[in-house]
Amino acid sequence: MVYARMTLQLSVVLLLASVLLVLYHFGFVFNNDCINESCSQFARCCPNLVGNFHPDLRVISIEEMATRFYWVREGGLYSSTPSDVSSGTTRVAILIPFRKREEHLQILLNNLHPFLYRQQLDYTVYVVEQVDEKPFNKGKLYNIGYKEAKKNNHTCYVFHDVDLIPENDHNLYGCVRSPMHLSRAINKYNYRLPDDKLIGGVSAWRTEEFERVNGWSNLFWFWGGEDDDMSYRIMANRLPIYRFRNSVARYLMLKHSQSTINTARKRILKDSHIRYKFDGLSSLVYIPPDIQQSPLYTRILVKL
Ligand SMILES: [Mn+2]
Repeated sequence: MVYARMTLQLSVVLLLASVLLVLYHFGFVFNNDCINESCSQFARCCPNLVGNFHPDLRVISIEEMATRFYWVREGGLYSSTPSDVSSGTTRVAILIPFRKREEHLQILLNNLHPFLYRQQLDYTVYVVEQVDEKPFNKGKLYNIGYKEAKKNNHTCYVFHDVDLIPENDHNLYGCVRSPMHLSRAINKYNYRLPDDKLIGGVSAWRTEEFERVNGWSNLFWFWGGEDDDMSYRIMANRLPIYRFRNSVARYLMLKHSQSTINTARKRILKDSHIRYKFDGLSSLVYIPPDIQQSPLYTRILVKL
């Protein structure tokens, strides 16, 4: 009798556990979703938000965009409030690492400026361009972009791949939480997150957490690895990764040919959890970059 009751209790526990497991798998619990948190409140304050939209994939000239985006000031900035650092508003820096992807950049800017304007954020778009012939180093470009943008007292930093176009403007680029993985659902992966650890693509960080993980690694040349390294930095510091829900954190990935893959990346990734302490912002040495004010963005020209 006692044995039968115990079996019953055990199966109830098992049943509950499996239900939770299924829910967890589909991202309903424990997934640090900011469900409804900013989105609905935000929708009230910003009546111009539209939710889902079809990105405009035409390549529009910078001149035409500059005329159309009347709110954007020289250097690619917009301020909804009188620019006063002490006012406590979130000041967002969008950092886009770049080299020879002119069309992608134009498509992104054409969608991003109206998107950010609808969110009524104080923002500046920075394009961090690698202008030497060395292999591409996204992590280092991000670190340099961060250090340069920080001089303008931003409070939130969005690290943004040039080929990811947002599809829903409830996906707030304002560091509601940090670190926040914004590109959770990408068309290329059938709008599903392939792995809970992922932070690559588009992510938003406040200064405190970003400096705690010592920024990005400077050691990943060519394509790949720097984002996995960041996942390990986050884990080593026991930070959660926050995300909006699947239906909101949606992106379209622009097509391009595969860049040269970093074949050493798996080897370098082995000691990420220790190496992060001395490889990153703390070890960053760089030639002071040339900084230019374009109509739609601030251009940071980097030689590595
Ligand atoms: Mn890509």
